[in-house]
Amino acid sequence: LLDVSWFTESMRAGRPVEILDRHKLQEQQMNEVEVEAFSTPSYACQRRTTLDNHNAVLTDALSLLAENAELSDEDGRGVAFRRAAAVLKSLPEPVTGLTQLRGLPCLGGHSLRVIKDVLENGASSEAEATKQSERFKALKVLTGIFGVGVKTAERWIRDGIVGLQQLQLSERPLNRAQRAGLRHYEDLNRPVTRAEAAAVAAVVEEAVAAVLPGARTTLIGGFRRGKLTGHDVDFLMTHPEEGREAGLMPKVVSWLDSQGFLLYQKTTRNSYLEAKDGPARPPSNMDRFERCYSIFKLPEEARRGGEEARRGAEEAEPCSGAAAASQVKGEGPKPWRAVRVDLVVSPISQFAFALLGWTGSKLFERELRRWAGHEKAMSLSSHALYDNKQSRYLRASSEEEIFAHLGLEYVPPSERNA
Ligand code: DCT
Ligand code: MG
Repeated sequence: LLDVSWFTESMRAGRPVEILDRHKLQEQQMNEVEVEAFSTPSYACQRRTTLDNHNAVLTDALSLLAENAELSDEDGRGVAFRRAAAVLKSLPEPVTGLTQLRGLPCLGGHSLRVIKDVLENGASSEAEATKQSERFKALKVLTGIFGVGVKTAERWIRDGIVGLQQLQLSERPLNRAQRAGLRHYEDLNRPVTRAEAAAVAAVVEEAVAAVLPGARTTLIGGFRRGKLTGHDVDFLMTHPEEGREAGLMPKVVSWLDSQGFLLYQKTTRNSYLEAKDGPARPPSNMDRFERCYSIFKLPEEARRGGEEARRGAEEAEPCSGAAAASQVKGEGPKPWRAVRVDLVVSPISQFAFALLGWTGSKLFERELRRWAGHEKAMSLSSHALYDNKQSRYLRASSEEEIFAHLGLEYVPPSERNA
């Protein structure tokens, strides 16, 4: 059926009307075909999301609003904006008009208003206003201190502390993490490069080889997904013989400390993910899962080594841990930078789950768990996969097997950048 509302409207407005010009109609239809609507599956773990984002202006605005929601204790809204941004990140081309978004999942009214604003005006007025707001700026600065969460930042803001100098002058009691965070504020808010990550990796590998020959170290987090920079460097350690990894963390930490590589460290038995993932917790080997939050002192020489190694520059060798350590004691104006490093140890039986769980992105992980629970009646954690229907754990020794258990097509790390 033909839509003739344009015809009756034109008649009423007294405009000249070309009555059902067949040629014109065809042209209209062809234009519509040109701006074809996108389509994509609704879970981020069903999609392939590379770092090649064709809609950065849109996703930056949505991510900023997500961040603001998270900093305001509105996690639901935060996730909604993150999901919307992730859908746009997965599109093969830039969005040029709202009609292309018809039928796409995860785009709620609020996100669509933001997208419309950006498409029409080049920027989102809400995102811009948020960026300028004193509260957002203060929350960013204060939570930018390692060891300071949203709750603490809010308490300080209520007391009129909105910046670093005020915090220092206020003489608030700070815990050990926060003191280290404040001391290394500038370094820790400067993105870590791939070269620096490579230099840290060389040091961690040396530490692991020194304390437990045969143990394996794997780069996880954003750098495993191919990101060029990160806010930290994440590593997963294991040993091919089950049980041999026990006690690895304290040994690695004390080696690193003795070589002068640690500005701060705190080892915990109950990590974030363990605490959360109740149903999938394998009760017996849980206590072996350890995490160390640390701040590395990365010598200048090691950083250059990492960079040159990466570029494949002539005669450049990545600095060995020992050489880097001696450099720590060197003189001159701060010949090192502070880098946040997270270390995780997993028994080999859980390695694939730990690898999948710690590679990210955060949204990809959240979506994997949502998929498992909602679509497959399974519980996925960084330790195990539990099938609620069969009432048993499903074993896996590779990420590919876990995707297969979940009935998902395998997505390599570089395509998990949702
Ligand atoms: N992770 C998660 N949920 C969280 C925190 C972390 O699933 N709430 C997982 C996914 C990523 C991995 O742990 C490492 O965390 P981050 O270092 O915070 O993330 P990243 O992707 O490495 O980001 P960045 O490049 O900023 O370090
Ligand atoms: Mg990281």
